[in-house]
Amino acid sequence: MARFISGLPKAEFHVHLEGTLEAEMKFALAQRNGLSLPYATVEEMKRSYIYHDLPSFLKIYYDGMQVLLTEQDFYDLAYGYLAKAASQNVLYAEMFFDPQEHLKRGVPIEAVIGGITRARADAASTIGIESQLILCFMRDLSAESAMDALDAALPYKDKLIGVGLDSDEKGNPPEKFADHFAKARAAGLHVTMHCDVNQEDTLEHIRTALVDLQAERIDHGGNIVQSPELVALARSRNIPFTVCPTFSGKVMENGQPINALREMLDAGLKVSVNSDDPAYMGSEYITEVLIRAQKDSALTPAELVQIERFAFETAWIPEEQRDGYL
Ligand code: ES4
Ligand code: ZN
Repeated sequence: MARFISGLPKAEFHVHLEGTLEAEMKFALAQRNGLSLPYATVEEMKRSYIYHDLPSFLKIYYDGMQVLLTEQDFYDLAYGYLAKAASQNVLYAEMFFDPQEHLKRGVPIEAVIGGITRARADAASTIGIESQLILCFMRDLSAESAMDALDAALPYKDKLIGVGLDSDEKGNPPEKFADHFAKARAAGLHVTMHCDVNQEDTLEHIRTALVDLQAERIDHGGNIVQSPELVALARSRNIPFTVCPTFSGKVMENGQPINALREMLDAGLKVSVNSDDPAYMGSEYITEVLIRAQKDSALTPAELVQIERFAFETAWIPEEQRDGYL
């Protein structure tokens, strides 16, 4: 089964580029940029990656990305992820990035988008992996900050395929960014949103995303299985869900974990399986995540093929290119 999964042509739709910043690269970039890190070794740094919920995870994740300063840093980050993904037979990836955190440190948006775009082009021509880029609004920062990032990025909109919504969900419902999504859509960008599992008001957030904000995709969204009405809506709209079993596989119901991936598949929802922030999740990239998911959710080979076939079908690329993968 592991060999079958390794060889399966794959697509990835939920990976935060800053979450692919491996400890080894963090040390190399810190050295290149003359920064010091609070850890003596790669091993010590990796041992510090201990978190128990979304806020404690995000603290480590935002601390980690402070070493990213130059266009070359963003190139190296993105190329590193794409090379790793390609080595696992990922043929196509849509990748998130969090510009607000970089703008806060004074990194120009051209360095961020420019470096990533150059890496995408090189990875496509040298190792044959195609990719697209999704700008995420950090929902725990102000609406103004997100609008500033969108306005800074719009001159480079041809380098982006869509916008998303990530970071700490508590108290930050999707409607906080209604204007941003409308503006992005008017600029021709696609729209997706994190509705992470087990968050306060999570079903309300899924409803708002689908009904009021016309999200085309939901990232995570595992709690939807607790609402037959929302399941029916998502099915009728053929909404894809990007599930990341490493971080958010365990939807809790009455204090008991339920297997969200299995329940979503059985409910007839369109799910893909993704790695989220592999550098902070035991360096489990998509193959390792799928191997684990196969065991945890008893995925059959036919279901694995179905998951990847559907993943390619939902790629935000022109139909001719999509058909080439199917
Ligand atoms: C994230 Cl909400 C969330 N989950 C996982 N990784 C993230 N990176 C930024 N926001
Ligand atoms: Zn995520």
